[in-house]
Amino acid sequence: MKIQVVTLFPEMIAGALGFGIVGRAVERGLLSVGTEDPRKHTSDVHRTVDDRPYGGGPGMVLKPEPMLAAIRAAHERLPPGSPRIHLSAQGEPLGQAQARELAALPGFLLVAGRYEGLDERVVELGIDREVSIGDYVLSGGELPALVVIDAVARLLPGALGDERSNVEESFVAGLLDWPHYTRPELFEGLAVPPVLLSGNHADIRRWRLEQAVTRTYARRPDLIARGELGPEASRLLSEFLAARAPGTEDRG
Ligand code: 9D3
Repeated sequence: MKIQVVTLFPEMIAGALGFGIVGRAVERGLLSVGTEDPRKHTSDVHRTVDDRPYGGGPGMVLKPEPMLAAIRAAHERLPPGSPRIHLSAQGEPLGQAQARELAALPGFLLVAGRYEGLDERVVELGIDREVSIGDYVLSGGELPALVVIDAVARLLPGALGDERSNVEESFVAGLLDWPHYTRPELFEGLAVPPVLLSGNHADIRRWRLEQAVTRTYARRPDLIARGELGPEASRLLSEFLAARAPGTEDRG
């Protein structure tokens, strides 16, 4: 997988990629990440990359010439068919489905904006899709680019130490995680749930799935509404709902 990032702050990208799962994916040659600084594509003495918005108002807009030149230069280093993705608060929300889609590609280009963002003609000429990482205001596209890279890198075959982690993930697909505990058995007066000490792996598995289902129901009902629960999780949710409010469970 080859990723290029167009950014005015290349050190922000390079400096964040040396750690953990992403760092290992890079070390193992599963992933390479390069950057292109639009400032290299300026010709004036001040290396100007921004200018005032037509129509007036606060903030600055990224000048189109250096941005499009940087996009083209970085895109040429990628395999044919690599999409050019603009990180933008106006984009399609990033979810696990989008991460999976990107992880299946041979490469892609990420364009991180600053200030008020790109000149719209650069979007028209040099961008294939726009992706947002959520409904909050950030100062630029670099952290979103790193979020995309992290979500994609851990999906690359061989990126996770043990493949068990992905089996585990399908067990809880679409659910929040269950609670985790390690030693000591009693910590500041709080005990580990006895089932986890029982050695009964079927009971442990059922308890974890039940915890995941009930937490998801309480904290993220929107995830359950998406209808992506597996058969075992669906049954546990029905049992849980029946136990809280007998006679109100759905039929069929
Ligand atoms: C007129 C208001 N502008 C600033 C308050 C709008 C604005 C411009 C630039 C808001 C954010 C940004 C920078 N954000 C990103 O580049 C960005 C982003 C985000 O802010 N939230 C979620 N996902 C993303 S992806 C890129």
